[in-house]
Amino acid sequence: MTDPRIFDLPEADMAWCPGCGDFKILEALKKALADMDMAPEDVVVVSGIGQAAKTPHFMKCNFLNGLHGRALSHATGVKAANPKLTVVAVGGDGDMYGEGGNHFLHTVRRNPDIANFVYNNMVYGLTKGQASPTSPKGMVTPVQTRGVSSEPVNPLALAIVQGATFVARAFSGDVDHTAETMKAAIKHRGYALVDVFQPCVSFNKINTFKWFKDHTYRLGDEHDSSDRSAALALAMETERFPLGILYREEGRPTFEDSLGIYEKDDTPLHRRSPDVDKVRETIDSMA
Ligand SMILES: Cc1ncc(C[n+]2csc(CCOP(=O)(O)OP(=O)(O)O)c2C)c(N)n1
Ligand code: SF4
Repeated sequence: MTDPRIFDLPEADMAWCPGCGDFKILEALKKALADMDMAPEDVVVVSGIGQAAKTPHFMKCNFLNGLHGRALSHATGVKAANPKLTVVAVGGDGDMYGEGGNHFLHTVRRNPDIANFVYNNMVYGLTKGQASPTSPKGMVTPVQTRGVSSEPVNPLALAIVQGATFVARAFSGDVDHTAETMKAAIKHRGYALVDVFQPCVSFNKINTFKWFKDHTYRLGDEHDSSDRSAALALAMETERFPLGILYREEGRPTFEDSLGIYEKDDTPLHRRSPDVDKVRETIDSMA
């Protein structure tokens, strides 16, 4: 088992507030990768914009920090270009389900072999606490001063209905369980969502560490994670939120499989030389 400190970046200028749940998720992510004996050079952490999306700035490994809400499309491209890499897409609930909501839906359908960890603090942390897609109805924020009027997005239910092959939830207050869930997501062949409850101690005074602790419970062995209807019923629970793997389906072809480019040759795409004549021929045939 590798030491998680191989992913430390000592010179990183930490921008998170003291006590933010993001620290625990970062710890869990490093632990998960180290437990799996991953080397920093084999890992790519991809993100968009937001507090959660700063995660790759604080880790020693490859990273890609792109546009707001575009982590999943970038991660899909990275994995397609080099399937030998372990690709992890991280970001907040705003970044992934709001600005990136369209990408979320279509990434689920494509089933690329990437792990997607969403730091769900139910607000926009970076821009000072406005409502996000997962803010509960009625929540008062600096912008929604009369309370949020829309129904919240249910990311787990949405992912299950849309055909996701791995859907889980974790709570950043429990680092070991979060790391275990992340490991299962990374090992899964296909798109794997882990929605991680993350207290924003500065701008969400409702969904605190204590609130998440009181409103969550761990799934027991009695849950059959191959049962899609049971998983959907669990995802619809809102009084107390289940933690653990709700749904897992093995054997579905990934996005990279569907491209067909690795059937006979496992050379990463970025190492291949294009056949210029064939490209020209294709372009000419479209004229
Ligand atoms: C296209 C675009 N829209 C809006 C913004 C402003 N903005 C920056 S981060 C952010 C939301 C971040 O919230 P979330 O993804 O939940 O992450 P958190 O900061 O809570 O970790 C917004 C709206 C932006 N940078 N770009
Ligand atoms: S504003 Fe909230 S989400 Fe952002 S670093 Fe501070 S506590 Fe964390």
